Amino acid sequence: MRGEWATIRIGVAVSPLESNSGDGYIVRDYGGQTLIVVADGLGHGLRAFEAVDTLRKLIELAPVMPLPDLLLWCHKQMRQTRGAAVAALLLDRAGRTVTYSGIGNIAFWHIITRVGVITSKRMVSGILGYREVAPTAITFSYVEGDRLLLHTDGVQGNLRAHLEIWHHPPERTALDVIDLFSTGQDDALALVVRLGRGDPQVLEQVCTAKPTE
Ligand SMILES: [Mn+2]
Repeated sequence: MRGEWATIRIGVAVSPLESNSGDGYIVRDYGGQTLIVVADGLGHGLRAFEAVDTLRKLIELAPVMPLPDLLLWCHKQMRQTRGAAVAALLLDRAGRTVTYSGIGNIAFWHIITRVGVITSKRMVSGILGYREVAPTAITFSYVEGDRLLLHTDGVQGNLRAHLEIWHHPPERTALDVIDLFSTGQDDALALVVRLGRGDPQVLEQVCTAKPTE
């Protein structure tokens, strides 16, 4: 399809347990580089929301710096909050690379759609804003059309069991991930990226939480 990879297309589906979601995301574009952050405030409800909201404000005003430095800079200023699990990605369109860094339990997957390979990437343990953290950064290459998935721990299950969802537009895949895998016992957020050449475009959808079985 012509122009298929014209944009970095980002689909987000959020399923909050309460009126304020303790799971959140931030996308910032620097022209050629795109920063994507997903965060899960400890627990859920208002105080979890406040931790992620503090992080959002920090990321929005942060100067450009390497991802581990950015996370440490936020960490120091989040000590009065409950803390959050955080994953940060920096997409470089010219070099076709993804650099990632994270603290705590945010899952990160790279899906090479054309061959159906799904790789999980590990984050360093800890909680941003609490005790000591030691973020590191890892870089890998991508091909346009590959997908990335970030999700919080309100999503659990075998993502490799449903390969068909990776061929959908990212906003649809994000909804599929929530429908198939949200636990219904925590806030849940799935952010899917279809890698491309142009400026990022974000499509967000809020879903109602599943009733707990
Ligand atoms: Mn959670």
